[in-house]
Amino acid sequence: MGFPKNFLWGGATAANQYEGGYLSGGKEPSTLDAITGGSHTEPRRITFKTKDGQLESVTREHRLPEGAVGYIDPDLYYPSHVATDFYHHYKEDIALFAEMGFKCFRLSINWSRICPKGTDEVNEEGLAFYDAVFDELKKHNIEPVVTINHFDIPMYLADNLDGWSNRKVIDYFLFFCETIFKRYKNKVKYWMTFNEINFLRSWTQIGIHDNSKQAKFQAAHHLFVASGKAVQLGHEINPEFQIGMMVAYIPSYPMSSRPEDVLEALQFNRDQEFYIDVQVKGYYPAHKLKEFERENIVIEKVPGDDEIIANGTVDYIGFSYYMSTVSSANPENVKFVGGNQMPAVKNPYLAESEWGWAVDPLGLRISLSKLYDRYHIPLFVVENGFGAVDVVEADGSINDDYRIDYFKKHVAAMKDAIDLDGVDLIGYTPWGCIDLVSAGTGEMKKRYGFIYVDLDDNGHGSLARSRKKSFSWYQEVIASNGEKI
Ligand code: P53
Repeated sequence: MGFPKNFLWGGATAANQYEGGYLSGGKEPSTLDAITGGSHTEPRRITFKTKDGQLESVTREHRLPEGAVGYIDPDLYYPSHVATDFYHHYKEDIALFAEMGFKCFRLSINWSRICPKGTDEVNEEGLAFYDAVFDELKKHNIEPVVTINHFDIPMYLADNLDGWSNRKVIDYFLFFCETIFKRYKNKVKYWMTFNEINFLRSWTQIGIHDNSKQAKFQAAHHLFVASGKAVQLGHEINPEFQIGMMVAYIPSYPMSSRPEDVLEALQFNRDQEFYIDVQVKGYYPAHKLKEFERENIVIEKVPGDDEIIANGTVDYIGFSYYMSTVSSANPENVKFVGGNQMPAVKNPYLAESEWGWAVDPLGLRISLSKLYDRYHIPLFVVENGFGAVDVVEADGSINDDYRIDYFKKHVAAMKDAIDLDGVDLIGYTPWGCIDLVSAGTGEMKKRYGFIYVDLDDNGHGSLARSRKKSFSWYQEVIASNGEKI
């Protein structure tokens, strides 16, 4: 009963939100280095230069004019440039993770640190950085869990090739994969291809200028082919590799028992499951093909693509789980929830975070059970957590009981999914185990960590690390293998 003996307890981060050192050691900019901070009410902006040299900016929901290139304005603050500076603090941070008892640590590799332009030029200093990180983890018996690509793309590929709209980017990505698979062959076992592959935010994430549905799904197809090839290549390089996919899973409940609401929820859910279907079952589901047909969306394929997708299915499903949502067939009920630009209906049975994310531990059990019944492969909760404003008391302590409460209920829900539903769950890596920049809003104020980092929304602060109350709580959870929560 309870969590398996070798359960991977740990924490999760991503390069662009944590690493910093954005031009250090031979790294060149990625798209995310040209995105400003923001807030609840002020969306983050992409800064760029038009074809005629005009400096402009748009939010991530807008398209970039043709020929626009990313531009970093020296007078603006960009949170990714220093982030919470893992680049210079990795030894200290890994020691703190070890103190909590981490069995694993999820990080992403910054593509433009390894291949500065995203092309086939390799930066040895970048490779050496991750060697040092993996060696440090090894010293503490912490297993790295690597996201190959977390929301970023080298800016050169976005500027010159229009990112993932271009098939050539598949080859460049595969070159990047081959480089890191070979280099870290004996240091990394757990990989996942694309973070939250169902969130394809045009330019920042996939480097495309056009934000139409046609462009988005063409790019998604290229990501699927790239992922399928990467899985096959990884297994050839080291058959021991466990390579997963990663999806943001936000289950939706029908607002009522009205069949129209039930259908709405089914459609919302299968739009996310579509990405899992392709990467786990190895083919496009019928409903998506019909949707493309209806909306005149034509996916350009090359002979062999279907086989690559069919033969490159993943070893496990990694997913993020923060909240659930509600679907209603009546558009009047649909509101856009804070900080997250996602259409949602308020659930009267659930409390929300300050950013409007509905707290729903039972939804995690429901998700685990549904995903396991549907796909029958191991599951890994690679993100979960509570974004909140933390207060540092006069004595330096941070009493984040709200966070402990959130985690308690989610750990209990995972235990139920294992014990009562028979789910094969291999690990749990709470998001932002150390404070880092919010992806959605670009804030520091929205914190997730067990470890506090002294930095504010404008980049001021000493970057000093300190333990929150949740630090020792999580330490006990791990020490008792999830029994003492
Ligand atoms: P932030 C929205 C909804 C669910 C997951 O998000 C999301 C997002 C993105 O805004 O992203 C994942 O920082 C993502 C992480 C991100 C984390 O969730 O907006 O994989 O990069 O930081 C939390 O509060």
